[in-house]
Amino acid sequence: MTNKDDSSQNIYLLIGNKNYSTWSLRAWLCCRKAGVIFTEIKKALYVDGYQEKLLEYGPTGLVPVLIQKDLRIWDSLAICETIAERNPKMWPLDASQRAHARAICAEMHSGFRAIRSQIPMNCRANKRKLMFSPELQAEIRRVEEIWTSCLRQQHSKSSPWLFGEFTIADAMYVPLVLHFKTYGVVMNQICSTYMQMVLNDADVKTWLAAALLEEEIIAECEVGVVCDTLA
Ligand SMILES: N[C@@H](CCC(=O)N[C@@H](CS)C(=O)NCC(=O)O)C(=O)O
Repeated sequence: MTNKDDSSQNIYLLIGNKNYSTWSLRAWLCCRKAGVIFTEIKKALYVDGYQEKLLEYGPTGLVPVLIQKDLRIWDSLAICETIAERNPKMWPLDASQRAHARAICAEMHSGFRAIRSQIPMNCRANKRKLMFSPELQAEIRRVEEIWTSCLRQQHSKSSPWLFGEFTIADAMYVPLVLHFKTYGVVMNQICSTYMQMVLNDADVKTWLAAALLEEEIIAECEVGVVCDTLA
């Protein structure tokens, strides 16, 4: 799936709205960072008939889906794993770091429900304020703990990502930076530096620029009130 590989031809990635679809962003970013050449197929979510359209690409009717010839991979983590098979650097090369990375990816993929539902990703929005529930606060502190423990390791000193070089762990956690940016979530210094680095990343900026141009509104993802005093 790299551009050095003949099988890179005709790879498609089905994604949802760039403004709102976090799982799409995870797979998209992994493909970009691995150098996969792919064609984006973007479908707006929660508009009339969207589920029927998505079901033409994958059995769950969800995004993302990676399509290559007869192969259909319909889950963000499965897409990342498939890409990593041909690009082993998408996981840390050290076995214990790789195990750690896999554990935090699984934790993201199966958890953080309060973050995902109470402060949804909304790339266009800034300075949104709302009351943070105790569950939400606990999840934010857990993310801070995960990022801090990765970033404090020696291996991350040479390069700014969670395990030094960009890995699937970053693909999984980058969307949370965008959640946190919108709602002014305050993190410790080491995590704030990571967040700023993510926001300055060229691929993330490309995604955000496209999100800003979108006009669809998913009402359930428009939460909080605009508060000018938020940083
Ligand atoms: N576990 C799946 C979750 C996919 C998912 O929930 N995608 C959302 C968009 S971010 C979706 O397709 N929503 C449409 C719907 O719920 O009908 C993955 O990791 O890819």
